[in-house]
Amino acid sequence: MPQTGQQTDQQPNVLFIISHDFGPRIGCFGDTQAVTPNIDRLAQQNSLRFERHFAQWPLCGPSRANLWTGCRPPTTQRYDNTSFFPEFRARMGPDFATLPEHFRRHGYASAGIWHLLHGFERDDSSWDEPCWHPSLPTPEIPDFVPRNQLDHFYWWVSDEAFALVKERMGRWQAQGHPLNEPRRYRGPAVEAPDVPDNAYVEGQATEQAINWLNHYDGQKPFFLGVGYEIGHLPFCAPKKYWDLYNRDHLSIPGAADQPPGSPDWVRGDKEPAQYYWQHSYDKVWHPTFEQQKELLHGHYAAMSYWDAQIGRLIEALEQNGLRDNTVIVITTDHGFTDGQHGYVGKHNMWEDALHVPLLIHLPGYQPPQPATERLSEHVDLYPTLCELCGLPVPAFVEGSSLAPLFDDPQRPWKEAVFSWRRPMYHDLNKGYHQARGLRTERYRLTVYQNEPGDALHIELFDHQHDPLESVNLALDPAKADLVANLRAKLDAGWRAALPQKKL
Ligand SMILES: [Ca+2]
Repeated sequence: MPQTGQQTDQQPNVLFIISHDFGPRIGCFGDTQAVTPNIDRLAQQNSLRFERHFAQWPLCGPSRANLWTGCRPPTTQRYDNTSFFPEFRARMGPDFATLPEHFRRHGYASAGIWHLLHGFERDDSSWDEPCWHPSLPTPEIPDFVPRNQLDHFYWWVSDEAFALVKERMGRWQAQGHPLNEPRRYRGPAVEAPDVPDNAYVEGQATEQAINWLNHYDGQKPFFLGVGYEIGHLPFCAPKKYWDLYNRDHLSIPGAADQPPGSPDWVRGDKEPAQYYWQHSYDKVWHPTFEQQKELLHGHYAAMSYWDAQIGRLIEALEQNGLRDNTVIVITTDHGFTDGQHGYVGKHNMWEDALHVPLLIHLPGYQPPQPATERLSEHVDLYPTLCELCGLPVPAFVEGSSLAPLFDDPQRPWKEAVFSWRRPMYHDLNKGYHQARGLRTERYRLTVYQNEPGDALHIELFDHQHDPLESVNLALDPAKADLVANLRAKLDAGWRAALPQKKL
C-alpha cells in the first residue's frame, strides 16, 4: 500500500465522484482549452493522474456495471441500459457485492447521491439508505409534459427550452401520433440560462452531498458516491460556465472524417439528432460545423460546471475536517467523440469514446511524479479502492489494483486493456454483432465481428505516430504481422495481460 504520510488508526473515507460522457477534457490532463481550476488544483495536491485510463464499453449502463462490479463485459453480460443489478445478483450469488456494498460489509457507512449506477436505477443493497434521486417534476417543469415521461424532460429549466418542447409536441400530435415517444419532442441540444448552480438537479445533488457531509457523525469511515449527469446530452449549464469560453476560438480536435477504408457502420447512432430536429434515430443526420462547435462549447461549459461542483464538495470536506482522511476519486463512465472523425456521440470504438479521466487523491501522498502513463481500466477501480482502504478484494473481481503505481508510476504494468461494444437498438446501420478492442501503450486494435465470431473489419491505429486515428494500418499488407500479433493478444484476453511483477 502506498505511504500516505498520515497513517491513522481509522481507515480512510472515500469520496467517489463520477460524471457522464466526458473524455479527459480537463486542464491537468493536457487540454489547453478547458477551464477546470478545481480538478487542476486537486491534481497538484497528493494525487496521481492516470493518463491512459479506459472504459470497458462506450455506453453508460454497461460501463457502470464494469466499474461497480469489477467484472468485465463477458461476465456482466450487460450490453445496454436495461435492468441489470437484480439479474446479476441472482446469477452471482450471495458472495457478490457492488463496490459500495463491499465497503458496507466491511464497516463503512455507505451513501449514494444521484447518478451513480445508471440514472434512476436502484440497488438498495449498495447503500445504507436508498440512493438520493431528485424528486420529479422539478418546479421548473410545466404541467404539459406527460407524467410518465418526466424523466425525459428534467434536463432543461428555461422557458425557451420548454417552448420548444411544447412546439415539437404539438406538431407530433397534429401528425396523429400518440405522446409515447419522448425522443420525438425533446428540447434543445444546449441551454445556457442565467441561473445559479442549484437551478439544475446537478447543483441540487451537490447540495445534498454537502448536507450529508455536514451531518456525518464520524462513527464509521464512509464511502460517499456522488454521481452527476453533467456531460450527457443535452448540454445544459448555467450561463456563467458558457461565458468562460469563446466559441470562435475553440478548435474541434481530431480527424475530420472516419478512417478511410472503414465502413459507415463503425459509427453508431447520431445521438444529438433527437435534440436538433424532430426525428429520433431513424434518419441519417450529420452535424454541421456550427452544430459541432455549439456542442463542443456546451461540453466544455458542462465540464466547467462539473468542476465547480467538485470544488464545492472539496470545500465541504475541508469545512468538516475530513479532507485529511478522505480518498477522492474523480472519473467518468466513458468518453465522448466531440467532432473527431466528423462524429458527435459515444457509440463507437475509437479512442475518444473509451478514454476517460481518472484522478485519485490520497491524503498525505507524495507522488514521485504527478501522472502515470501506464494502462488502467474501469474494472481496476474496485480492487484499487479495496487496497487503498485495507479491505480484501473479492474473488469475482476481474481488475487489478492500481495501488503499486502510486509507489512507482513508471513500473512495468499491464500489456493491454480491453473493450467491447455491440450495436444499440437505435443504430441505423447495424453492421456487426460485436466489436472487441485492445489498447496497448502504443496501439489500438478493434475487431468487428459477426455472430459466429468471424472478423468483418479490423482497425489498427498507431498512437505514437497517429493520435488522431486517421490511418487504419490494418489495411496495409506490410502490417500483417503486427495485426496478427495484436489479434493474438486480444484473443488471449485480459488474464494474459496482467501487470508484470516488479523485477
Ligand atoms: Ca454515460
